[in-house]
Amino acid sequence: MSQDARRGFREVYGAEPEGVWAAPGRVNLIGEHTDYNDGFVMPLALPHTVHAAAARRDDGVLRLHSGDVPGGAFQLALDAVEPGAGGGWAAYPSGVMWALREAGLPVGGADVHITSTVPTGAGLSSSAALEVATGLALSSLYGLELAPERLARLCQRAENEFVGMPSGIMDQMASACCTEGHVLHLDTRDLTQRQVPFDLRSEGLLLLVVDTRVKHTLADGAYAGRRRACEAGARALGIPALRDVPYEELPAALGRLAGEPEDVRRCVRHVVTENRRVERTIALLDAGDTRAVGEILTAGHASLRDDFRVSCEELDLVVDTALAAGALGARMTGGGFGGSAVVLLEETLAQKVSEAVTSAFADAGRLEPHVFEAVPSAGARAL
Ligand code: GAF
Repeated sequence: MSQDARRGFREVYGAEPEGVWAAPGRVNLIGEHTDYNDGFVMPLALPHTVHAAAARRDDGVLRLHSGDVPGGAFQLALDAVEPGAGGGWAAYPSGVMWALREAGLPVGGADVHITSTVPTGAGLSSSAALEVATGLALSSLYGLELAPERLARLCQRAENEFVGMPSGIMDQMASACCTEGHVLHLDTRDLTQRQVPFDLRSEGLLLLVVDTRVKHTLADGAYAGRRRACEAGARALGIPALRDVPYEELPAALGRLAGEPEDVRRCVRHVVTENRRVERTIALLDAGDTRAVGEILTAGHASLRDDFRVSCEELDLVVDTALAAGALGARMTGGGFGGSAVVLLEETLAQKVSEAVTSAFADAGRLEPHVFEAVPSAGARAL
């Protein structure tokens, strides 16, 4: 892959890149729609990666090229890089350049060539991987030694303010900070992190990702709508964020929200119970009781389906079919409205469960899902 990125760079720009930087996609084990509520998440990085081959330019121009998008390089003057200046895939790396410069960091022009193995629209953070790979490339080229958390925040700013998507910090943090063989337990309020060993194979277990191939898009307003409902709930309760509702006080909080719209109450219930599910998952992993995590995943799915209402028929079909075929637990993962699910199961059942899901999709007249093992992989790095 790194060689492909180098070769592509040479073909497009007729010169050698100064380096190649990589940033992975992620899959979230548990903790969904909690990050913009200052809550807890538990993502792991995937082997699927964005590579950015890049070199400096001294004429104040940014050129961006993707090996996956037909056509030549997208080019713009650095002074013209501002929100609204470019759409499509190039908005993400342009936004990162903008965010670095807005932060007063001394970055100049660059040629960038992108290659990616992260499926797009699959809820596996292809956008965050693109942002973080670009950010790492630009900051390394210009000698800025940015801590991964700072890089993640700048990439989130690019996505929020340049692309216009009000996402939380989970995906950028996962791409920037995950480590091989671990799941990242992250407090999204202050970015406190813990790398939790996650070697399912040694316990005879496996985590599968099932990409339904129903393309999700978070830019269509539904994600922003859920976020607004959560913020309305926190405002009505007079607290900074829903993270501040302790699980034990949920019934009282819901009582105080009696006059609020039903969707606000449901969103509050999801977020508070989901934070609790993350805590329980951590406790079980620490106690070596990994099989018991299955039930929590399934409860998380029910909450996302019934309270938060971000699932879809295909995601429900994966979960129901996997459970019926003997999985320990399953849930949709990522923003929802399509994308992927995760399934926790005994290694020995992997084939049976995959086949059951694939044939359920065929019977329902859906596209064949992509099923693969979630191997906890490295975060962003220079190659
Ligand atoms: C998307 C967002 F980008 C994340 O910030 C997070 O909110 C997630 O949906 C839901 O947990 O991936």
